[in-house]
Amino acid sequence: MATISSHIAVMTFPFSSHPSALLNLVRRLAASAPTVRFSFLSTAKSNQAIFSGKQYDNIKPYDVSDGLPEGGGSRGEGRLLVDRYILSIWWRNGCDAMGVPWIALWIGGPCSLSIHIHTDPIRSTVGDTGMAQNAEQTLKFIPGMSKIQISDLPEGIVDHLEMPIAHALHIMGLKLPGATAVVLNSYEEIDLTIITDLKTKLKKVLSVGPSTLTSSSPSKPDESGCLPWLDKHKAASVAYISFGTILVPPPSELAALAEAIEASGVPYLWSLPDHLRHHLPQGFVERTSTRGMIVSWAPQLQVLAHTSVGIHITHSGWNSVLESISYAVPMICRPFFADNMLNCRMVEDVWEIGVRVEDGILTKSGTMKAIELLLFNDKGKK
Ligand code: U2F
Repeated sequence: MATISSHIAVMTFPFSSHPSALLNLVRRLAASAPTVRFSFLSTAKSNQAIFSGKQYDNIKPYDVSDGLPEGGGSRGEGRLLVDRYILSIWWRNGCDAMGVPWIALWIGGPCSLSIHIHTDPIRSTVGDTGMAQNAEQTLKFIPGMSKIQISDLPEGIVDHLEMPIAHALHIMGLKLPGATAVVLNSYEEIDLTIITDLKTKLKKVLSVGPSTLTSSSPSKPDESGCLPWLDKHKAASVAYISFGTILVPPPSELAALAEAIEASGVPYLWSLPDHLRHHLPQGFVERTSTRGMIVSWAPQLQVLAHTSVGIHITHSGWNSVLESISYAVPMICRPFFADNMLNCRMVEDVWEIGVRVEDGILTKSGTMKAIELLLFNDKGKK
């Protein structure tokens, strides 16, 4: 191994697709800088999942506490785990205090980053009256955000301020101008005005995305045979459904979506974890077996790249949106939380490459209307 010339500590937010996105970037940097050592700090659970026995010459994983009591204790799910982790982290003031230069990777879109950079002006505009009174007010005062409404904001910007993550993201927005650079999982042309504005607030903005497309790591194999199944269908005819890596849609909406898919008669490929399948209507799988396929994980990039896929029903996670854009698959968005509502607004009102499902929730009739519009209607096809 080459003599080490310098040392970079890499700290990830150990949830959803964040650790693998950061490791993908670090792998590319490490390959082109073999004399630099990268220490990758994450929770044991996340390190096990993303390194899974793989070794790299100059990247070494280190486990840090997840904030839960030693040996178990009360284990929570989702937001509780995030809160515990945020409350336990020790690095929040570390770099500034030690005078170490630092670079941030933002794996969401420029639009959501802009919200965190402009949190204080947004809060003063809304005042103490809260989200409900101002729901339809737009963020005209932020460059590139004139279509974004207050109701599209992630939790923790003008409401739920008590959440630990709200505080952490607010501090992040205030500290980012001190970063040597901010690396964006995006490309400039998608949001030129927003990125130009970010460049006036941050020292350096580097757009290196879409990261899942530029990643050098091999994607998981197509174990369920999604691609040969897609080969059997007509061009732009299949609905691909996925709600990302962490989200669990309410049972009633899973059932309504299945009813809409069944009644509309479209072929479908659904990435649905095994433990959620019992929420599907009785007999749905059997009745649609000749035109449907349900898998616990799909090779999403290859699926979206396949000519048979005609629409993507999505939670509007940033990677899913970028991947859909990359392969020109129109989206039906059912945004749930965090940046989902912002991404959905951009898809529908700025880029005009998809629709938000009627009333923002999956109902049988609303979903059928959206499918009809995007797959069969001239306006939708356009
Ligand atoms: C969090 O979102 P998620 O990680 O849940 O969703 P995405 O950003 O859309 O990323 C999902 C990735 O998982 C892949 C898919 C995407 O690259 O191709 N995938 C797959 O390959 N096969 C499957 O069956 C299902 C998914 C968060 F919840 C969002 O709000 C944020 O926008 C996002 C980025 O910060 O992180």
